[in-house]
Amino acid sequence: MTSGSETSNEGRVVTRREFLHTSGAALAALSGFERLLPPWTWRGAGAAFGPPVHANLVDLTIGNATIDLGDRQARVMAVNGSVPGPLLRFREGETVTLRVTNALEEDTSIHWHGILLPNGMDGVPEVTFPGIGPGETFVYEYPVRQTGTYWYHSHSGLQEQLGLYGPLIIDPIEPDPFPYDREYVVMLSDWTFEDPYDVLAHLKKMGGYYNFQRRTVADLFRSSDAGLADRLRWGRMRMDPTDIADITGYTYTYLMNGMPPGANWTALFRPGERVRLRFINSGAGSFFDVRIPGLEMTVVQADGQNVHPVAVDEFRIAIAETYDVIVKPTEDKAYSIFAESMDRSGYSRGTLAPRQGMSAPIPERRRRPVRTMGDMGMAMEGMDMTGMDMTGMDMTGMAGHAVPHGPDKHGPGNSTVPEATRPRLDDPGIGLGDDGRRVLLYSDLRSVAARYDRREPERELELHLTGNMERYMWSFDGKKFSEVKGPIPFRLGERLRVTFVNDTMMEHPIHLHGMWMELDNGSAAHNPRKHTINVKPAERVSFLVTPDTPGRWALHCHILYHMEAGMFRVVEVKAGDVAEEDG
Ligand SMILES: [Cu+2]
Repeated sequence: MTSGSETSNEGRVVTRREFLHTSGAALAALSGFERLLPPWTWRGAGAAFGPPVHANLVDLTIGNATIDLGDRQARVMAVNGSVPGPLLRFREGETVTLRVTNALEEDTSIHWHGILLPNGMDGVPEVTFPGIGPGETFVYEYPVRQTGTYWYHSHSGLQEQLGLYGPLIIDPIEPDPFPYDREYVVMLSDWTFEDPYDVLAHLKKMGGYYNFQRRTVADLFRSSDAGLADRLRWGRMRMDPTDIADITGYTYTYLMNGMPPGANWTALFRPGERVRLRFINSGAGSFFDVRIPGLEMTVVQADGQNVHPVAVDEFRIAIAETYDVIVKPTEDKAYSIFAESMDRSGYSRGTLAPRQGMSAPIPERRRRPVRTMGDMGMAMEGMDMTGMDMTGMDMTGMAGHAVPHGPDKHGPGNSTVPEATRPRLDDPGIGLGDDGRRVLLYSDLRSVAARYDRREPERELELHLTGNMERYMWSFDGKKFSEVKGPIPFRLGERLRVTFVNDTMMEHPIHLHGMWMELDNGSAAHNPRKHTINVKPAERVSFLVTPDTPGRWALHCHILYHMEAGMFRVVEVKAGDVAEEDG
C-alpha cells in the first residue's frame, strides 16, 4: 500500500526529483549520494516500497498519511508516506546517518531491530533517548557491524500497529555463501481499522475478546467424561484451548508488503532462477505459517545470520523474526506465497509468477489448532488416558526431560503455573508438524559462523514469562514493567546464560536489544544468533550472551500489546561487579 504514489518503471533509474514526487508531501528529501542498486534487486517489488534507499545518509519523515487498503482507505502513520516504509540498504562496514523528522503531533521514535549499535542510537524512548518530539529531527549515526535482513519500527506506544515499520538490509562485503539470481523482501504484517488503544481496551476488558473460535458446548461434550475433566481443567486455568492469538482475523487484515490478500502482491521470476525471499514479520500481534505450495524452500538465514541450509515445506515466523529462503521455480507458472495466521483466522498472500497478473490457487485454511496438555505443562505419566480424545493432541517432547516447576512466587500477575517445563526446540509449534510437511524447527538452525566466545557461562539467570490472560496482564517474574525498581544487571564482557521459563499458555517472542542471544539449541559452537527467541507455552529455553556494549537495553515480548501491558524489562550492561538483582 503506497500513499497514492506511482511506482517507478522497471529498470529505470529514478531521479531524486521523481522520487520526491512519488512519495508525496509528507516525505523528506532524500539527500546524500544515492547509489541505486542494479534494477533486478527491486524490480517487481517496487510496487511495495519504491526504489530502495541505498545511501549512508538518509532522511526519513514520520507523518500521518491515508492509503488505499483494498476497497477502503486507511489512516496510517507512515515513514516517508508509505507502509511499509522505504527499504533501507546499507553496506557492511560503512557508517550510516539517518535523520528522522517527526511530522506527527505526538512523540515518536525509530528502533533499528536486531542492529548492534551504540546505546544512544537504539531509539527506545525513556530507555536510550527521550524520543523525538513533534517537529523535531533526531540524527541517528552508527557503524554497520553486521549483515543480513532486518527491519525498523517505532518504539513509541502502539504506533507500530499504525504502520511505522520498514525493511532494512545490510549487504555483505563478501557475498553470502549461497547463490541466487534475484531477491525480494516479503514483509508480513497486520492491520486493524480499530484504534489500537481500543483494541488494547477490549483485551483488558476480556482477554478472549477477539477469539471467536471457542469450542462449542457440543464440541466439549462430544467426547467423554475425560473431555469434561479436560474442560474443567481449562476453566481453572482461565483460558480456552482455542486461545491461540489474542487478536484475530475478526479485526485484522493480514498484509504482505502492505497489501491485503486481494491486492495480490507479485514477485516476478524467470523459470530456473534461484529467488531469495527475505521474510520479515512486522506484525503487531500475528505469527504466520509460511509456505509456497509446489516449491521447496531452503532456509539460509535466520534473524539476519547465515545458517546451514535447511530444506523445508513450511516455516513459522514469530513476530519480529526474519527468515531468508531460496526457492527455485522451474515451471512457467504462478505459485502462491501463503502466510496463514497461526490461529488460522486469516492469511496474507502474494504470488511468485513469471508475469504480472497471474495467480495460483490459494490453499484452504487449516483447522484451528487446540492447546494441549503439553502446552499446560502437564506431566503425562500416571494420567489415565482411557476414553480421552487424543485427536490433535500434541505429544511432542513428552518423553523429553521435564523440569518440575516448583512453587510459584509470582503473585497475581501470574495465573497459570505449568507442572513441568521442558525444551521444545524440536517441536514445530502448535498446529504444525502432523500433516507430513517438513517444518522448520529451532533445532535445525546451525550458524555458519562459529561462536566467537568459547567460554562456559560464569553466571546464570532465570526469567519467567508470566501472565494472566483473563485480566490481560503480561510480565516477567510476575511483575509488569511499572512495578520493577531497577534494571537487570549484565556485566560488560561476562559470559552469561539466561533461561526463559514460559509459565503462560501462549507463545512469547522475546527480543533483546543491543546484543546477540546465542540460542542454546544443541549446535554448540554453531548455536544460532538470534535477536528474537520465540518461547513456546511451558517451555524452558536458554541463550548465551557476551554483553559487549555498555548501556541500558530493552528486553521485551514483541507482541506489541503484551509489551504495552508490561512484559518489558531493561537490562543494564556496565563494567564492574553485578549487584544483587532487583527483584
Ligand atoms: Cu508476549
